[in-house]
Amino acid sequence: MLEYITAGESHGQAIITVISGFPAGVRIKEEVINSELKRRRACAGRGPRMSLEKDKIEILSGLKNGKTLGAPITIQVRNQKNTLDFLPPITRVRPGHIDLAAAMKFLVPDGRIGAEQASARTTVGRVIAGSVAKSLLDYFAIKVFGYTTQIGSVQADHPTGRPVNWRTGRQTSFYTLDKNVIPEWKHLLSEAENDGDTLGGCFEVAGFNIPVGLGDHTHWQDRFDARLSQAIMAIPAVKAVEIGLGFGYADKPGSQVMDLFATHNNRPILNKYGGWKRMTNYAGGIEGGLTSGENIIVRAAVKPIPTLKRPLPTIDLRTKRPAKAQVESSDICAVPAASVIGEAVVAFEIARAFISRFPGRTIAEITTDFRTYQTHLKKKFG
Ligand code: EPS
Repeated sequence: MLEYITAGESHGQAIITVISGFPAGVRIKEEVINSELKRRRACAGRGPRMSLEKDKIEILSGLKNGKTLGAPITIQVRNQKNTLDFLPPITRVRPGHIDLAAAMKFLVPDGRIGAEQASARTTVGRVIAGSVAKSLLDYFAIKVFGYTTQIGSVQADHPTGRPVNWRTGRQTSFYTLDKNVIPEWKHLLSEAENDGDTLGGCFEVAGFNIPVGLGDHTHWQDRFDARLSQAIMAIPAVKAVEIGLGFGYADKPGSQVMDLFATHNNRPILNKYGGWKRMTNYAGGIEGGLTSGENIIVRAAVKPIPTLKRPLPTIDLRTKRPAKAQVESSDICAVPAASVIGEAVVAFEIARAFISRFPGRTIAEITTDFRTYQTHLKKKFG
């Protein structure tokens, strides 16, 4: 089973990722992982910490000469700002932040440790895991892209469901497919910064060249949409997840929202890996907990960051009296960064489902198994 954990405090020594169940023989490029980390770090909306951090990986185990060994892979990123032992307690807890819930959970009058461990900093580890997963997906030309679709109340104009110009998403610091919206977003961000406020928004992740039948329809935990939703919802500040048409299904009759099969000369049209093409993709590439072969489309809403420069009213943990919330350094908007993290966790879930469908200790065995399945599929449904 492909899995990973991350460890580390936001201002501790390092963020560590341990990936287990990854096959042997996969080429991993250090510079590719570093460039993914740079995308997460150096985007619009981020605060001063991000110019300080280097986010360069050190591979501690599981690789030899750039190839995986089939053993746990450990990767570390050292924090430049590792001031954990010197940080003051957080007692004027920030409304909307983990501060109070964690303080109560651990019975300490201090929100600091919860805030450190739930910090967006830990998503360094998720981007690393996603990047390693992508190295596997590359063998099968499976691609995953995340992009920002909304900042505050302003939506980008983009082709939901079938993004065609996804490459442009990587070329701006907002990671949007609609360059025209950028001036308005920049304006919103500088307004929020001047007001000591923060902004939320939405991002979308699309997966391409997806084989049919990944996931499971018999075990609820392994339904592919359930796995995806958990992975996306676990990104800090995400408050809603939607697959394909999502909430848009609710108010329409069945006759309007089922994805009908496309035909050519009265025969089904095949996707790259033998799935039957649909005329629409309302289902976001997942039917009954299994991938359908259409593009995966998942969307998330991100709440505004609860650390405000103009602090909200709160209650002090020590005095139990009203106070102004503690002001900590933070970002103004985490949505573009979250689109990179979303891309990473979706890539990991695709790789996880792929390995569980085509298991093998080596990339060679996985490839053979995958090709055999393709042959059977073509024979019976092609
Ligand atoms: C964060 C606060 C900021 C962010 C941080 C998450 O850090 P600091 O308090 O050190 O200025 O920059 O995000 C990251 C460090 C990161 O790598 O994403 C918070 O309070 O969660």
